[in-house]
Amino acid sequence: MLVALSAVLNDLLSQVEEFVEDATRRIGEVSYAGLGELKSELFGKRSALNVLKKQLGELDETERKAAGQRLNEARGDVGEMLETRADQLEAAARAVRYEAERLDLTEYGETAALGHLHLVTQARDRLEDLFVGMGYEVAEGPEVETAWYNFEALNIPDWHPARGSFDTIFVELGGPEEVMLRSHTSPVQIRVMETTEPPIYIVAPGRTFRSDTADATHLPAFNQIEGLVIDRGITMGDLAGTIDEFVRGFFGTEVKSRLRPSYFPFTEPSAEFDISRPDGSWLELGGCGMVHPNVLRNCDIDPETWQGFAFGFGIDRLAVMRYALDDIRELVNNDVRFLRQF
Ligand code: FA5
Repeated sequence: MLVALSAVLNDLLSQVEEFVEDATRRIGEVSYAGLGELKSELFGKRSALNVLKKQLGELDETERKAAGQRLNEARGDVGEMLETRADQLEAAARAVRYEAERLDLTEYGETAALGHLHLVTQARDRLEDLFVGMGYEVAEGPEVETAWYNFEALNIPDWHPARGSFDTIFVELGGPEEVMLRSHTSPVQIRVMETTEPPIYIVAPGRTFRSDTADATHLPAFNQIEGLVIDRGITMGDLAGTIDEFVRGFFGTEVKSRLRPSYFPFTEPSAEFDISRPDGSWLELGGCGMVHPNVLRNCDIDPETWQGFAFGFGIDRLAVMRYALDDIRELVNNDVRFLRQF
């Protein structure tokens, strides 16, 4: 049986067809940049579709069902068309971007370009050279440490609040909080003092880890260089002179440095060491101080006979200063276009 359609329904259905036709044309013509706007025009609150939907209320129940169904189909079809077109446009835009950012990483032909050492490696090598030139030896220690080396022998017992300030990353080995990724290079001081008779003059560069969130001056995996001197009659003056010498050697005379009183459980007195930025502000580079007598005793060294100083600097921060970078994260983004400049 044929039922005559009401004029309202007829009108509504033809408007749906018009909408589909118009949408099809516009989707065919849209550019990548115009996608978002077209989407909201076709499906947003003020779209023709929404207006039509509101008109459904003027129909009786049977007609409303039929019209609603057609409206949904139209919406689905147009949606699919838009998605397909968006995929195509995105792929095309990506292809253009890839082409523009293309890097030739092949190394063949007569003019094969040699790479160079990473900035942090360059800074570390230079630091080693500087200190070896001053009579130091280079020492190493493991990156995974026990609580004894990372904390206890350094005069930081488990109740000590300073443990909290290291944001340590623990490893699931042994008892709770017994094994960790070293949070500084200071444990190498203990390893050297346990196995070497003084006098001791060492530097120990290496990777260190903390659950720090990466920002312009912090990385969760970074590098420090530890220094340790144990000899007879060593004073804070020797420490200050050594730091001065190192700053001049590493940066030249235009960079200033300063020591600020500070606290570390393993040195007494302790200081923090800053260097001047070109804009006149100061960047904290590391800590230092006279080795605490408890630390010497923990390593069977008699503090009545032997004294010494220690320091620990951030190598990544040294590299940031030396190469005038804005952000320490540039060092780990591994963008060859950036790294090639140095
Ligand atoms: C220490 O780690 C002490 N062990 C230093 C020390 C050694 C003091 C010997 C006395 C005697 P501190 O937590 O301040 O101290 O870190 C030393 C330096 O490491 C900082 O000044 C900074 O240059 C660098 N550093 C610390 N955390 C980060 C990080 N998340 N990213 C990059 N560099 C860091």
